[in-house]
Amino acid sequence: ALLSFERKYRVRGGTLIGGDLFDFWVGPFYVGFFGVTTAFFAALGTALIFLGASQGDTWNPWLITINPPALEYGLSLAPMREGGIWQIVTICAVGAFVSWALREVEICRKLGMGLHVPIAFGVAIFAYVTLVIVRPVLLGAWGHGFPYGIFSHLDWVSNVGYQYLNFHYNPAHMIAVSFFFATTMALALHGSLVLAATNPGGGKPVRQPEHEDTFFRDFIGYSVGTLGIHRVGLFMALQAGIWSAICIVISGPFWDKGWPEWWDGWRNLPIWQ
Ligand code: BCL
Ligand code: UQ2
Repeated sequence: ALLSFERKYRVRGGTLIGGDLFDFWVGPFYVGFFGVTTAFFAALGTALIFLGASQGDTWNPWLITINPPALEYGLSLAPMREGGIWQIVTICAVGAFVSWALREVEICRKLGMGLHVPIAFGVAIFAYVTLVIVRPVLLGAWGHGFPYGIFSHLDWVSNVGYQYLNFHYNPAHMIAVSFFFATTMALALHGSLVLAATNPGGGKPVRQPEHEDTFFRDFIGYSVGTLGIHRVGLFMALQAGIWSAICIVISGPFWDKGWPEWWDGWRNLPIWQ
């Protein structure tokens, strides 16, 4: 059923492409031009993954893999059975992700909201594009992209990691990992604080934001505030994705030795002698 506020906010316009043509809803979902393109790319990409799987030697879901072309193909188009499927699946994936982001933009425009959600999703897309397009192009071969499969992508991460001896010594990887951990801590703080305020115990009235501020002022002398915590959270989450993209794009194109070695110069600066 249509919720009362849905009726109120189901307004015409705000589309980027297509005018009124795709400006309608199917059940609870807004369609739009980019809803159609998302469905198209997702369906084609999924069908190609099944085609690729049918040419492989297993239907074991853990082991099915769609591999990129061999390094010998460089940056050219490969035959379908030798990585061409991976190339088209990659185009479909980027097409679907970007369509999904633009559909978010249309919904934001309809509702007169900021574009924070599509921009945030854009950072995730940027990390994916860095893995399968930017870094392979910088290294000169699509074969540097990661394979689409459960164990095959784990093997890729492991192999690429050990290629640089110990990936934990990659400074950008350190920063990315620290942001991932800090983000989960911030969300745990925020989630527990809000639930603590709204669940004071049987019969007692729900607590207010002042209580939340006071808890942190008593505790650490500072409250970042109810709006501020969302700014901090979004910032840290986006940094996690941005530094992830940086840590992999510098591995190969800008540093091809072991990552532990990168620190030698810093450790041996004359000022420490
Ligand atoms: Mg490491 C990368 C953490 C150990 C080698 N590593 C990463 C980063 C992250 C991380 C910082 C992956 C996140 C990311 O890219 O997000 N590594 C991490 C941690 C440890 C660790 C915490 C640990 O030991 C505690 N890493 C190691 C060891 C090495 C190693 C030492 C292996 C031996 N690591 C590597 C390598 C890589 C990483 C190599 C990377 O390439 C990777 C990285 O930085 O990649 C950029 C970004 C998010 C995305 C890419 C997702 C994009 C999502 C898209 C846009 C949308 C998807 C939609 C979806 C399909 C829809 C589904 C619909 C369903 C129906 C619901
Ligand atoms: C806060 C606040 C919230 C919160 C949280 C804090 C009332 C409901 C979690 C506390 C957050 C701080 C001090 C910043 C943490 C920073 C990092 C880098 C982890 O003050 O306002 O609103 O949820």
